[in-house]
Amino acid sequence: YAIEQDLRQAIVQQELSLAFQPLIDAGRQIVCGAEALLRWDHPVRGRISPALFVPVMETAGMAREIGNWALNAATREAGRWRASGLPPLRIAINVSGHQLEEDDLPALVRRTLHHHNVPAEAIELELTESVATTDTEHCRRLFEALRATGIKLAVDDFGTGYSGFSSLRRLAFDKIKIDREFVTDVDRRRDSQAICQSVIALGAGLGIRVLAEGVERYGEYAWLRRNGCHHFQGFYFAPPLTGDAFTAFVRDTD
Ligand code: G
Ligand code: G
Ligand code: MN
Ligand code: NA
Repeated sequence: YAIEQDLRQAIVQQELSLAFQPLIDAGRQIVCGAEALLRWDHPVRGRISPALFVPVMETAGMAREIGNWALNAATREAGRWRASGLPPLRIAINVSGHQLEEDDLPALVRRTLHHHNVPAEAIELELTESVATTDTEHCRRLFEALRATGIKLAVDDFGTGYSGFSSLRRLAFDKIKIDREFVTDVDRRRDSQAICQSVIALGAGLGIRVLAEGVERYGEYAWLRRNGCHHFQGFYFAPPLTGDAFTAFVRDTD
């Protein structure tokens, strides 16, 4: 099956795009940014789920190329937002482990920011725990270089990987994203409540913002707010949107 070959063509043939899912700051009651999520519209098969093609891009050696495409496209969008008079918004971009293997990622980030005239604090890179725990010394130096560019760093899918605590201590993250697995039905499940309360306390203790992902119901949102979580993402607020729909959403909720 030719998904791999088709994916190689996807960049050239402009079949990839980004969707933007609003990030909510409930304390300030604003949309503070968006997570950029890859979308692939195949000419014959239609929209292909990232759950299907992201693993292919990782194993077939395309993670760097597509990841760099996403970094550029997301930063360009952030530049458009700034130019169109919207309040300051941050864009969160998923980064694959393969992109961390290249030594010049910090330089690429700097060039991309400069090219689109976007300040560093408007960008947040999302890394999964497992990515952030491989090859400690290289990883630590890379993080320092990324920090030096002024961008923000977030741990994605927190709680689903391993060595969460050691990577949090070693690498200076700005944000922890609690995985949807622990957010779903948190208002009804004692085990999820214990986990979310621990992560929220951990964030408070370390001075790191905590965001709950995959919030789908008011009950989940209300429980998390009551327990000290202030940043949210999920279908309860908004699904991933087109660029135009996202800017309209920001204007409507302003
Ligand atoms: O958008 P959902 O929209 O279905 O995304 C599914 C999975 O694909 C998630 O785990 C998400 O982190 C991953 N993903 C989406 N966009 C990107 C991207 O730009 N880079 C990488 N590495 N993963 C992405
Ligand atoms: O792995 P990562 O967190 O980067 O990817 C986010 C994924 O979660 C995307 O596939 C996105 O479409 C999906 N998503 C976002 N909000 C919700 C939600 O409220 N419920 C569910 N089931 N999925 C969500
Ligand atoms: Mn993510
Ligand atoms: Na996630």
